[in-house]
Amino acid sequence: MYSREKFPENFLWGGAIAANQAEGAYLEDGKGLSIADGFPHGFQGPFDYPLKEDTYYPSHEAIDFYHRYREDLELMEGMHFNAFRTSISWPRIFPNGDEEEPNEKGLKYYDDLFDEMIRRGMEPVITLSHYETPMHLAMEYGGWRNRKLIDFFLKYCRVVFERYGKKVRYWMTFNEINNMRRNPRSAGAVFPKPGENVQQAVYQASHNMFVANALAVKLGHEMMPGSMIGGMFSLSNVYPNTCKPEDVFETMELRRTSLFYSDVMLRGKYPGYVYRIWDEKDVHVEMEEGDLDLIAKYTNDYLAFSYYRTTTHIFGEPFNGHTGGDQGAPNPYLESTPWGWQIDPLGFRYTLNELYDRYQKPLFVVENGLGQIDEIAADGHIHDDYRIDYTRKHIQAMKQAIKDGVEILGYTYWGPIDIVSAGTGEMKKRYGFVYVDKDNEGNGTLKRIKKDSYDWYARVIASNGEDLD
Ligand code: BGP
Repeated sequence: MYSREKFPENFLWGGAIAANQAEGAYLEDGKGLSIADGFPHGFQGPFDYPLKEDTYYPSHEAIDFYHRYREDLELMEGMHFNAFRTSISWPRIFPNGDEEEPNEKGLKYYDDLFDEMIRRGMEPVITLSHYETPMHLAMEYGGWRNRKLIDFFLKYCRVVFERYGKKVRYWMTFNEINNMRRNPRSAGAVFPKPGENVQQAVYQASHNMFVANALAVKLGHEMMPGSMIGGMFSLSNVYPNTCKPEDVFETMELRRTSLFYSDVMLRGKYPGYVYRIWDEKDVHVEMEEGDLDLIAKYTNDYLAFSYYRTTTHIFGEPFNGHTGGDQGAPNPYLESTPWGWQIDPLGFRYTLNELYDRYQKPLFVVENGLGQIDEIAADGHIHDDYRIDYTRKHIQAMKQAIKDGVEILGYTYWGPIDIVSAGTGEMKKRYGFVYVDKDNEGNGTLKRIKKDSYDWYARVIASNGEDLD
């Protein structure tokens, strides 16, 4: 018997959130604005700068995790988490991003947060930039178009590696960096100007981020021996809508607009196909001496990614990128959520195999979950059998991928507690095993209520993925 159908003994089980979708306290203890604070309806919607007086911004309070994290981590411990993913909000550490000295109150907050995680048996899994670039760097420097951001980011990395290097082993640099190609505002703080060649801005900003990523890997390994620094990508998948060769070929090209990012960061060089894209889009990326050597030498240690769903592509149709991956033509064989996200556990096994075949590096599923409308039943409980069903099937798919020979470090379910939706800024799109009493308009007590899925996920983790009933 060669292949294992079990999760490794040291498999990391838990959940994932992001500072801007959970913490709130958007200006507390010296924090500066992040770009997330300017989106009233999530990253797919409009952006305000300066902020408008009479507008509700979901990130400003979110679910007040900043003040309630002890209660929330206790709830996570109740599900036997041995890992918890969140992000450090960059402007809590450097409010404008270009200061010389960091903000001590911001550093202290994450010291306390990571200590609480560790005390409760959870490995911190930390994203350095989860759509949370300091607003000042976006508005005054042009975001990642500007090569100066490399130094600002590395200064931020040096401070947090120094401060937390003994508490945090698993890091990742830029959340869903491949979303640069669909939403450069969130992924790279690049707000295209009227008449600008957007592709030029996207690929120049991406290059600067690739250099910053390589330097962060180099610095992290020097300062924190044994640390793992991952690249993080949004890799829900896309199928050809038919076996028509044009559908198949253009779907491969669409998939490669995402895999371009993991190709550079995990294989260490620009793939040949991108030069054709640059010629066709009139893109001229400015590089400095040594950039390509850095990218080649300092590749990421693992591939972290989000997987929610799959979609299909028809030749010639537009590609629409959502926070949870591309949105194309519906697949008649799959169910959809109210947000049109199609549920595809076998697609998850397919994607795990696709990525491991391509990179032969450890994978880490740092986002997978079901955003649904939850109702509080007459008995006061939330019977989210649909969430148990989704998660069970995706865990079974992961187990099959392990049997296929795929190396997976862990699984941090996205949104183990209801948080603000990235794409739409809604609370109504609930992912949690724990309900939070707050609605899309910001009304509610913020009370936490365990859903039926809470005890189910606790049993899954307690059995290391064996008890899925
Ligand atoms: C990913 C983001 C997360 C998360 C997730 C779900 O793109 O990394 O921040 O929000 O999408 O998307 P949504 O919240 O829009 O349902």
